[in-house]
Amino acid sequence: MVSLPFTTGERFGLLAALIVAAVAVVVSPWACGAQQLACIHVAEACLTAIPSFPGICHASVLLPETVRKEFMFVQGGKVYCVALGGLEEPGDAGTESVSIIRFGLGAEPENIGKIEGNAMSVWLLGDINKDGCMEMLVRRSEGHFAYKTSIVYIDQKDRMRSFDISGYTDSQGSTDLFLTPESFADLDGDRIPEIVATVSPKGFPSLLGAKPPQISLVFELNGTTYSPTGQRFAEIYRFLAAQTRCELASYWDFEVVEYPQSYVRSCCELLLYHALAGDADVGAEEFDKAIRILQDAGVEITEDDNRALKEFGREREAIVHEIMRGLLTGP
Ligand SMILES: [Ca+2]
Ligand SMILES: [Ca+2]
Repeated sequence: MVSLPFTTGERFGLLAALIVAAVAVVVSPWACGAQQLACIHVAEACLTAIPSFPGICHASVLLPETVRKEFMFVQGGKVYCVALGGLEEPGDAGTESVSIIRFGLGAEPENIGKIEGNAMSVWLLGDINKDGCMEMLVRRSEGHFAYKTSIVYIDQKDRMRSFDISGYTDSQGSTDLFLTPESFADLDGDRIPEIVATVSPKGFPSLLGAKPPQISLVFELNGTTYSPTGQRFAEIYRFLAAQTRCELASYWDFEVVEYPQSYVRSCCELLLYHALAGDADVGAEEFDKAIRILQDAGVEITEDDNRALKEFGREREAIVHEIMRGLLTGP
């Protein structure tokens, strides 16, 4: 009799290990297959039906005929597809739509919401306020270069929610900000992005025919709205003031003479950045210094320009205060 070089206990152990290995060999291809199927299914669910697995999903989704953009995201264990495309029959609300479709195992894809408009764009921002719901940025044209920008999300009960980022009137009379995903940046490291948007403050007097200043304003998330903010981000505004100061310092004399409007516009921006940082006095001082360089460079200043500059010098405190009030509270 040939005896195996194992004790009884070891033999049982070996047998158990063999059984586990055999089960694993049998089960793993099935498990991998199911997983792969789920992945493939999720990836293709928008485009094709999988009729041989009707229990999972057997219907194709009715997307607009011309899908320009689509992306998916997972939230609360459910898969959502967002599609932007042209409407087959343009309606009053516009010619395009952003549709949000929910997928679930064993359930028909369901249209959760739809936003219609013209010249639309949509981007996934991620969960910006860390409440478990993914935010998207939806922009649509309101005509005449005006855009309406909204943050859209699906809440825990699968309802589409949206809030507009508005309350703003720029020099073109648009009531909304033109935003892209790049406008969102976490400036204070709390993992909630702020918005840095370019705005043209109302009420700046026209000096030497310069265009109204355009500044970067920080908006912070405040509950469910983004509101413009001042001194909390003073360091950002000081940084922007420093950048503007460098820009002014880079002008050669002949450039100051040749492009006085751009130069004056930057002087106004410098003043406003300081004011936003809470250093209006420093701003006024630097503004005067920069304007003196303009005069020393020999820029021809008409009587009207001179009057406007003097008047601005006298009323500056009140004017800047009023502009800040408008900037930080909206119209
Ligand atoms: Ca969220
Ligand atoms: Ca932040």
